[in-house]
Amino acid sequence: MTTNIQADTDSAESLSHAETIQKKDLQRANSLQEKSKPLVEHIYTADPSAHVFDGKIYVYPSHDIETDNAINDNGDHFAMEDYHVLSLDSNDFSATDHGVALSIDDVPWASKQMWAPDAAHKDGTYYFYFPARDKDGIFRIGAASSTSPIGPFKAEPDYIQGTFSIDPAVFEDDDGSHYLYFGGLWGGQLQNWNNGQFNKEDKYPNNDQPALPAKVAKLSANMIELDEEVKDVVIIDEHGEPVTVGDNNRRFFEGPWVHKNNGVYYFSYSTGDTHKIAYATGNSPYGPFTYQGVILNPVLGWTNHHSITLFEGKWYLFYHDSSLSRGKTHLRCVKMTELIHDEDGAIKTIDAYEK
Ligand code: FUB
Repeated sequence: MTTNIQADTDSAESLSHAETIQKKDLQRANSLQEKSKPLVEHIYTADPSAHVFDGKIYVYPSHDIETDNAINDNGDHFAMEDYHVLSLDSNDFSATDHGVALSIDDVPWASKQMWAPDAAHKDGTYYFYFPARDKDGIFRIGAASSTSPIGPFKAEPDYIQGTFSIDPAVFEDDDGSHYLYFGGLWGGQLQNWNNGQFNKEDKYPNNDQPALPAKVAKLSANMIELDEEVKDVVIIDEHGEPVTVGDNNRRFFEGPWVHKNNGVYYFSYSTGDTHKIAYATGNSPYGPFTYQGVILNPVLGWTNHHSITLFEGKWYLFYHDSSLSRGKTHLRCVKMTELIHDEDGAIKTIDAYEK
């Protein structure tokens, strides 16, 4: 693939970015002291989207599996085939795995790679949103529904029209409107889209141009269609200028999430090849969002992916790392920790490991 980002490749051995990170991680995994334990250890889980439904925390993760696929920068090693839902005990946050909630065999339009999902609740129905490659190998976002937060979910026959790329995240605003955010670079194919058209060639603007943005659209009242054309989620710097392609410490890469604290919209995301969870703030669900800082420093594993939710007056960060597999980048485990907003609204940066 073509990328204009040169970070962390091991050119001497022609390793992919992912292999280069994994090589280091396999060496350092045993010496890291993790601050939080995996929520479950009997399966590999990743990309945790957490929500409080009916007073209980539910976590909607990806279900990582072993594969012989190459560990490359297209993400072929993320070969997931189904989803499980976890619920957390409200006292000690111990997790229960409710089994398979949706399998690729039950999604008529999908071919492979069930990546980071999310969920929402409206009028007694629970909606599940997930990316997968369609039969042409193009990532799309699907919807499924259930009368229970743990599923099983019944998939719609086709993907949500107008969606593409990966990592759906649904934010419910105070007025009951729901917004679908999505997007991801490299294997997530955001760079392959221009004016609603998919191009096989990766196309990135020059490094001094505005970064490729995440996307957002309001969901229709039925929760399974877009109510409008997708819009760009623009992240701006301290001068009000869009963060640029070359600013890979701050630009959006994948894993969008939105939460609202004291009337402020927080747009948080992974910076991808710089491996951070960063955030930006704004006064509308559409943005623009002004870059503020880092929520979570890099974790063990190439990917960093999170969600943020409020439970009984405290905010929690859900994230993953590769500690359970001792550094295998595609075999991850989901974790949680408290997240603190300072009095001025700034989020305190979290380290997943003891220094
Ligand atoms: O889990 C597969 C992909 O890895 C997700 O969609 C990305 O956000 C990254 O975590």
